[in-house]
Amino acid sequence: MVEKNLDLRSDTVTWPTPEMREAAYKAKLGDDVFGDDPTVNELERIAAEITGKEAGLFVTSGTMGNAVCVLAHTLRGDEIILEHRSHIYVNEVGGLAVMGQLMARTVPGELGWMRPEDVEKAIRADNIHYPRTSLVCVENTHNSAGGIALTPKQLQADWDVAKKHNLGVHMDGARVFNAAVALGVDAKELCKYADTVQICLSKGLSAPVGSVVVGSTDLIKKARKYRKMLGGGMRQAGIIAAPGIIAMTKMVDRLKDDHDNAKLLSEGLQKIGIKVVNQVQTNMVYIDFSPIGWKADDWNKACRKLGWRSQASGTGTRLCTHYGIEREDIKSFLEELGKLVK
Ligand code: TLP
Repeated sequence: MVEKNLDLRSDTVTWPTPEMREAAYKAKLGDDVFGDDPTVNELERIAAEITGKEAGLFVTSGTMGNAVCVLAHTLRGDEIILEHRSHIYVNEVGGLAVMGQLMARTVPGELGWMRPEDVEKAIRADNIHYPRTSLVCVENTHNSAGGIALTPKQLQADWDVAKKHNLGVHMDGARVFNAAVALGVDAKELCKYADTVQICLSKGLSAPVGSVVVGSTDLIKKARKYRKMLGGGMRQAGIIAAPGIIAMTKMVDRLKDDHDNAKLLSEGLQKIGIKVVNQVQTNMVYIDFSPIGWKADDWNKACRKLGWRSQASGTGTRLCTHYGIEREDIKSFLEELGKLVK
Protein backbone atom coordinates (compact mmCIF):
# COMPACT_ATOMS: atom_id res chain seq x y z
CA MET A 1 0.00 0.00 0.00
CA VAL A 2 1.33 3.38 -1.00
CA GLU A 3 1.12 5.97 1.77
CA LYS A 4 -1.12 8.77 0.49
CA ASN A 5 0.52 12.14 0.03
CA LEU A 6 -2.11 14.41 -1.50
CA ASP A 7 0.12 17.39 -2.02
CA LEU A 8 0.32 18.99 -5.44
CA ARG A 9 2.80 21.75 -4.58
CA SER A 10 5.85 19.90 -5.84
CA ASP A 11 7.41 16.47 -6.29
CA THR A 12 9.92 17.51 -3.62
CA VAL A 13 7.25 16.67 -1.01
CA THR A 14 7.53 12.91 -1.60
CA TRP A 15 8.16 10.67 1.36
CA PRO A 16 10.60 7.74 1.32
CA THR A 17 9.10 4.33 0.58
CA PRO A 18 9.03 1.71 3.36
CA GLU A 19 11.94 -0.02 1.60
CA MET A 20 13.94 3.21 1.71
CA ARG A 21 13.31 3.63 5.43
CA GLU A 22 14.46 0.08 6.01
CA ALA A 23 17.55 0.60 3.86
CA ALA A 24 18.44 3.76 5.81
CA TYR A 25 18.17 1.84 9.06
CA LYS A 26 20.37 -0.98 7.88
CA ALA A 27 22.89 1.01 5.85
CA LYS A 28 26.57 0.17 6.27
CA LEU A 29 28.34 3.34 7.30
CA GLY A 30 31.76 4.96 7.32
CA ASP A 31 33.10 8.50 7.20
CA ASP A 32 32.40 9.90 3.77
CA VAL A 33 34.90 12.76 4.08
CA PHE A 34 37.55 10.04 4.39
CA GLY A 35 35.86 8.37 1.42
CA ASP A 36 35.04 5.24 3.34
CA ASP A 37 31.26 5.20 3.64
CA PRO A 38 30.47 2.09 1.56
CA THR A 39 26.84 3.08 0.96
CA VAL A 40 27.74 6.52 -0.37
CA ASN A 41 30.45 4.98 -2.54
CA GLU A 42 27.94 2.51 -3.92
CA LEU A 43 25.40 5.24 -4.70
CA GLU A 44 28.07 7.27 -6.49
CA ARG A 45 29.18 4.22 -8.48
CA ILE A 46 25.61 3.37 -9.50
CA ALA A 47 24.86 6.96 -10.51
CA ALA A 48 27.95 7.06 -12.72
CA GLU A 49 27.12 3.72 -14.27
CA ILE A 50 23.48 4.52 -15.02
CA THR A 51 24.39 7.82 -16.65
CA GLY A 52 27.46 6.56 -18.53
CA LYS A 53 29.92 8.80 -16.67
CA GLU A 54 33.24 8.11 -14.95
CA ALA A 55 32.40 9.32 -11.46
CA GLY A 56 29.63 10.44 -9.14
CA LEU A 57 29.33 12.61 -6.04
CA PHE A 58 26.55 12.64 -3.46
CA VAL A 59 25.47 16.14 -2.44
CA THR A 60 22.89 17.54 -0.07
CA SER A 61 20.55 19.10 -2.63
CA GLY A 62 20.01 20.02 -6.24
CA THR A 63 21.11 23.54 -5.51
CA MET A 64 24.40 22.33 -4.03
CA GLY A 65 24.89 19.91 -6.93
CA ASN A 66 24.47 22.66 -9.50
CA ALA A 67 26.74 24.97 -7.51
CA VAL A 68 29.65 22.53 -7.20
CA CYS A 69 29.44 21.65 -10.90
CA VAL A 70 29.27 25.25 -12.05
CA LEU A 71 32.25 26.05 -9.82
CA ALA A 72 34.18 23.04 -11.13
CA HIS A 73 33.79 24.29 -14.72
CA THR A 74 34.59 27.97 -14.24
CA LEU A 75 37.04 30.59 -12.98
CA ARG A 76 36.15 33.80 -11.16
CA GLY A 77 34.94 36.46 -13.62
CA ASP A 78 33.83 34.04 -16.33
CA GLU A 79 30.48 34.36 -18.07
CA ILE A 80 28.15 31.39 -18.31
CA ILE A 81 25.19 30.87 -20.62
CA LEU A 82 21.83 29.83 -19.20
CA GLU A 83 18.24 29.64 -20.40
CA HIS A 84 16.48 32.74 -19.06
CA ARG A 85 13.97 30.87 -16.89
CA SER A 86 16.38 28.17 -15.75
CA HIS A 87 16.37 27.11 -12.12
CA ILE A 88 20.07 27.91 -11.69
CA TYR A 89 19.52 31.47 -12.87
CA VAL A 90 16.14 32.17 -11.25
CA ASN A 91 15.88 29.99 -8.17
CA GLU A 92 19.30 29.38 -6.68
CA VAL A 93 19.72 32.59 -4.70
CA GLY A 94 22.23 34.06 -7.11
CA GLY A 95 24.78 31.51 -5.94
CA LEU A 96 26.67 31.66 -9.21
CA ALA A 97 27.42 35.34 -8.59
CA VAL A 98 28.10 34.97 -4.87
CA MET A 99 30.18 31.80 -4.87
CA GLY A 100 31.64 31.80 -8.35
CA GLN A 101 31.79 35.55 -9.03
CA LEU A 102 30.35 34.63 -12.41
CA MET A 103 28.41 36.67 -14.93
CA ALA A 104 25.18 35.18 -16.22
CA ARG A 105 24.30 35.54 -19.88
CA THR A 106 20.72 34.43 -20.40
CA VAL A 107 19.18 33.20 -23.61
CA PRO A 108 15.40 32.89 -24.08
CA GLY A 109 14.39 29.32 -24.82
CA GLU A 110 11.67 27.70 -26.90
CA LEU A 111 9.91 25.43 -24.44
CA GLY A 112 13.07 25.49 -22.34
CA TRP A 113 15.44 24.77 -25.19
CA MET A 114 18.02 27.34 -26.23
CA ARG A 115 18.42 27.34 -30.00
CA PRO A 116 22.04 26.59 -30.90
CA GLU A 117 22.31 29.76 -33.01
CA ASP A 118 21.24 31.81 -29.97
CA VAL A 119 23.79 30.02 -27.80
CA GLU A 120 26.47 30.71 -30.36
CA LYS A 121 25.56 34.41 -30.52
CA ALA A 122 25.86 34.62 -26.74
CA ILE A 123 29.42 33.26 -26.67
CA ARG A 124 31.93 36.05 -26.17
CA ALA A 125 34.66 36.63 -28.70
CA ASP A 126 38.26 36.62 -27.51
CA ASN A 127 38.59 40.33 -26.82
CA ILE A 128 40.46 42.18 -24.07
CA HIS A 129 37.21 43.92 -23.01
CA TYR A 130 35.14 40.81 -22.54
CA PRO A 131 34.81 38.19 -19.86
CA ARG A 132 35.62 34.65 -20.91
CA THR A 133 32.63 32.41 -21.69
CA SER A 134 33.33 29.02 -20.14
CA LEU A 135 30.08 27.11 -19.65
CA VAL A 136 26.65 26.41 -21.11
CA CYS A 137 23.94 25.19 -18.71
CA VAL A 138 20.89 23.28 -19.87
CA GLU A 139 17.93 22.04 -17.83
CA ASN A 140 16.12 18.73 -18.41
CA THR A 141 13.26 18.46 -17.79
CA HIS A 142 12.80 22.19 -17.92
CA ASN A 143 10.77 23.09 -14.88
CA SER A 144 9.34 26.53 -15.59
CA ALA A 145 8.77 25.74 -19.27
CA GLY A 146 6.29 23.12 -18.01
CA GLY A 147 8.32 20.01 -17.19
CA ILE A 148 9.41 19.80 -20.81
CA ALA A 149 11.73 16.96 -21.85
CA LEU A 150 14.57 18.12 -24.09
CA THR A 151 15.39 15.49 -26.70
CA PRO A 152 18.84 14.04 -27.45
CA LYS A 153 18.76 15.93 -30.76
CA GLN A 154 18.10 19.27 -29.08
CA LEU A 155 20.79 18.62 -26.47
CA GLN A 156 23.28 17.56 -29.10
CA ALA A 157 22.74 20.77 -31.05
CA ASP A 158 23.69 22.90 -28.03
CA TRP A 159 26.53 20.53 -27.10
CA ASP A 160 28.01 20.80 -30.61
CA VAL A 161 28.07 24.59 -30.42
CA ALA A 162 29.59 24.53 -26.94
CA LYS A 163 32.28 22.08 -27.97
CA LYS A 164 33.09 24.00 -31.14
CA HIS A 165 34.04 26.85 -28.79
CA ASN A 166 35.71 24.63 -26.15
CA LEU A 167 33.05 25.32 -23.52
CA GLY A 168 31.89 23.00 -20.77
CA VAL A 169 28.27 21.84 -20.63
CA HIS A 170 26.42 21.31 -17.37
CA MET A 171 22.96 19.78 -17.25
CA ASP A 172 20.62 20.58 -14.39
CA GLY A 173 19.04 17.16 -14.67
CA ALA A 174 17.03 17.50 -11.48
CA ARG A 175 14.36 15.49 -13.33
CA VAL A 176 16.43 13.89 -16.07
CA PHE A 177 14.82 10.50 -15.41
CA ASN A 178 11.40 12.06 -16.02
CA ALA A 179 12.78 13.24 -19.35
CA ALA A 180 14.20 9.81 -20.18
CA VAL A 181 10.91 8.08 -19.32
CA ALA A 182 8.80 10.60 -21.25
CA LEU A 183 11.02 10.30 -24.34
CA GLY A 184 11.46 6.55 -24.03
CA VAL A 185 15.25 6.83 -24.14
CA ASP A 186 18.01 5.64 -21.84
CA ALA A 187 19.23 8.34 -19.44
CA LYS A 188 22.70 7.85 -20.96
CA GLU A 189 21.39 9.23 -24.25
CA LEU A 190 20.56 12.50 -22.52
CA CYS A 191 23.58 12.65 -20.22
CA LYS A 192 26.08 12.15 -23.00
CA TYR A 193 25.49 15.72 -24.14
CA ALA A 194 26.72 17.19 -20.86
CA ASP A 195 30.10 17.06 -19.10
CA THR A 196 28.39 17.16 -15.72
CA VAL A 197 24.82 16.32 -14.72
CA GLN A 198 23.01 17.09 -11.47
CA ILE A 199 20.26 14.57 -10.64
CA CYS A 200 17.79 15.02 -7.77
CA LEU A 201 17.02 11.91 -5.74
CA SER A 202 14.46 13.66 -3.58
CA LYS A 203 11.90 14.66 -6.21
CA GLY A 204 9.95 12.13 -8.25
CA LEU A 205 12.40 9.40 -7.23
CA SER A 206 11.16 9.84 -3.63
CA ALA A 207 14.35 9.69 -1.60
CA PRO A 208 14.18 11.94 1.45
CA VAL A 209 17.36 13.93 0.80
CA GLY A 210 20.03 14.62 -1.75
CA SER A 211 21.23 14.70 -5.30
CA VAL A 212 24.08 13.08 -7.17
CA VAL A 213 26.29 14.79 -9.67
CA VAL A 214 28.12 12.83 -12.33
CA GLY A 215 30.89 13.60 -14.79
CA SER A 216 34.53 12.93 -15.58
CA THR A 217 36.88 11.88 -12.78
CA ASP A 218 38.65 15.20 -13.03
CA LEU A 219 35.52 17.39 -12.82
CA ILE A 220 34.04 15.33 -10.00
CA LYS A 221 37.31 15.64 -8.06
CA LYS A 222 37.01 19.42 -8.32
CA ALA A 223 33.31 19.29 -7.41
CA ARG A 224 34.14 17.19 -4.34
CA LYS A 225 36.51 19.86 -3.10
CA TYR A 226 33.89 22.58 -3.65
CA ARG A 227 31.34 20.43 -1.81
CA LYS A 228 33.70 20.40 1.17
CA MET A 229 34.17 24.16 0.92
CA LEU A 230 30.39 24.69 0.98
CA GLY A 231 30.02 22.56 4.09
CA GLY A 232 28.65 19.57 2.25
CA GLY A 233 31.27 17.10 3.47
CA MET A 234 28.98 14.72 5.34
CA ARG A 235 30.17 11.94 7.59
CA GLN A 236 27.96 8.81 8.05
CA ALA A 237 25.99 9.90 5.02
CA GLY A 238 25.18 6.30 4.07
CA ILE A 239 22.02 6.73 6.15
CA ILE A 240 20.67 9.12 3.52
CA ALA A 241 22.49 7.61 0.55
CA ALA A 242 20.82 4.21 1.06
CA PRO A 243 17.36 5.50 0.03
CA GLY A 244 19.09 7.18 -2.91
CA ILE A 245 20.25 3.80 -4.20
CA ILE A 246 16.66 2.59 -4.18
CA ALA A 247 15.57 5.82 -5.85
CA MET A 248 17.94 5.27 -8.77
CA THR A 249 17.49 1.54 -9.16
CA LYS A 250 13.80 0.98 -8.37
CA MET A 251 11.85 4.22 -8.70
CA VAL A 252 12.53 5.27 -12.27
CA ASP A 253 9.99 3.14 -14.13
CA ARG A 254 7.09 4.30 -11.99
CA LEU A 255 7.62 7.91 -13.13
CA LYS A 256 5.43 6.95 -16.07
CA ASP A 257 2.48 6.71 -13.66
CA ASP A 258 3.13 10.30 -12.57
CA HIS A 259 3.16 11.41 -16.19
CA ASP A 260 -0.08 9.56 -16.95
CA ASN A 261 -1.66 11.04 -13.84
CA ALA A 262 -0.58 14.54 -14.86
CA LYS A 263 -2.27 14.02 -18.25
CA LEU A 264 -5.43 12.78 -16.57
CA LEU A 265 -5.36 15.78 -14.24
CA SER A 266 -4.81 18.17 -17.11
CA GLU A 267 -7.69 16.75 -19.19
CA GLY A 268 -10.04 16.73 -16.22
CA LEU A 269 -9.21 20.30 -15.21
CA GLN A 270 -9.88 21.52 -18.74
CA LYS A 271 -13.28 19.83 -18.69
CA ILE A 272 -14.06 21.80 -15.54
CA GLY A 273 -13.13 25.00 -17.37
CA ILE A 274 -9.65 25.55 -15.93
CA LYS A 275 -6.99 26.49 -18.44
CA VAL A 276 -3.85 24.38 -18.68
CA VAL A 277 -1.02 26.60 -19.87
CA ASN A 278 1.78 24.11 -20.50
CA GLN A 279 2.29 21.12 -22.73
CA VAL A 280 1.94 18.26 -20.27
CA GLN A 281 4.84 15.95 -21.10
CA THR A 282 5.91 14.82 -17.64
CA ASN A 283 4.62 15.36 -14.10
CA MET A 284 3.75 19.06 -14.15
CA VAL A 285 0.51 20.84 -14.94
CA TYR A 286 0.55 24.64 -14.94
CA ILE A 287 -2.94 26.05 -14.58
CA ASP A 288 -4.80 29.34 -14.86
CA PHE A 289 -8.18 29.36 -13.16
CA SER A 290 -9.25 32.85 -14.26
CA PRO A 291 -11.68 31.36 -16.84
CA ILE A 292 -13.82 30.08 -13.94
CA GLY A 293 -13.48 33.40 -12.12
CA TRP A 294 -11.35 32.04 -9.27
CA LYS A 295 -8.50 33.76 -7.48
CA ALA A 296 -5.66 32.12 -5.59
CA ASP A 297 -7.61 32.16 -2.37
CA ASP A 298 -10.59 30.33 -3.93
CA TRP A 299 -8.28 27.64 -5.30
CA ASN A 300 -6.32 27.22 -2.09
CA LYS A 301 -9.51 26.99 -0.01
CA ALA A 302 -11.11 24.49 -2.40
CA CYS A 303 -8.06 22.24 -2.25
CA ARG A 304 -7.92 22.44 1.53
CA LYS A 305 -11.59 21.53 1.72
CA LEU A 306 -10.95 18.45 -0.42
CA GLY A 307 -7.99 17.39 1.73
CA TRP A 308 -5.29 18.35 -0.78
CA ARG A 309 -2.40 20.77 -0.53
CA SER A 310 -1.78 23.25 -3.30
CA GLN A 311 -0.44 26.78 -3.15
CA ALA A 312 -1.55 29.27 -5.76
CA SER A 313 -0.74 32.93 -6.19
CA GLY A 314 -2.42 35.33 -8.61
CA THR A 315 -4.67 33.30 -10.90
CA GLY A 316 -2.64 30.16 -11.31
CA THR A 317 -0.22 27.62 -9.99
CA ARG A 318 1.84 24.55 -10.81
CA LEU A 319 0.52 21.11 -9.90
CA CYS A 320 2.95 18.20 -9.61
CA THR A 321 2.08 14.52 -9.59
CA HIS A 322 4.34 12.09 -7.71
CA TYR A 323 4.65 8.99 -5.55
CA GLY A 324 1.81 9.04 -3.01
CA ILE A 325 -0.78 10.25 -5.53
CA GLU A 326 -2.53 7.53 -7.49
CA ARG A 327 -4.89 7.50 -10.44
CA GLU A 328 -7.93 7.00 -8.21
CA ASP A 329 -6.90 10.02 -6.13
CA ILE A 330 -6.77 12.22 -9.23
CA LYS A 331 -10.18 10.96 -10.36
CA SER A 332 -11.85 11.73 -7.05
CA PHE A 333 -10.07 15.11 -6.83
CA LEU A 334 -11.47 16.05 -10.23
CA GLU A 335 -14.94 14.84 -9.38
CA GLU A 336 -15.09 16.76 -6.10
CA LEU A 337 -13.50 19.86 -7.58
CA GLY A 338 -16.05 19.80 -10.42
CA LYS A 339 -18.85 19.99 -7.82
CA LEU A 340 -17.25 23.04 -6.16
CA VAL A 341 -16.90 24.85 -9.46
CA LYS A 342 -20.54 24.40 -10.50
N1 TLP B 1 12.85 22.90 -7.65
C1 TLP B 1 11.83 23.16 -6.67
C2 TLP B 1 11.77 24.65 -6.34
O1 TLP B 1 13.02 25.12 -6.02
C3 TLP B 1 11.20 25.48 -7.44
C4 TLP B 1 10.50 22.67 -7.21
O2 TLP B 1 9.56 22.61 -6.40
O3 TLP B 1 10.42 22.36 -8.40
N2 TLP B 1 16.88 22.24 -10.50
C5 TLP B 1 15.58 22.19 -10.79
C6 TLP B 1 15.16 22.11 -12.21
C7 TLP B 1 14.63 22.22 -9.76
O4 TLP B 1 13.35 22.19 -10.08
C8 TLP B 1 15.06 22.29 -8.43
C9 TLP B 1 14.08 22.36 -7.29
C10 TLP B 1 16.44 22.33 -8.17
C11 TLP B 1 17.33 22.29 -9.25
C12 TLP B 1 17.00 22.46 -6.78
O5 TLP B 1 16.85 21.31 -6.03
P1 TLP B 1 16.88 21.39 -4.41
O6 TLP B 1 15.52 21.86 -4.01
O7 TLP B 1 17.16 19.99 -4.02
O8 TLP B 1 17.96 22.32 -4.02
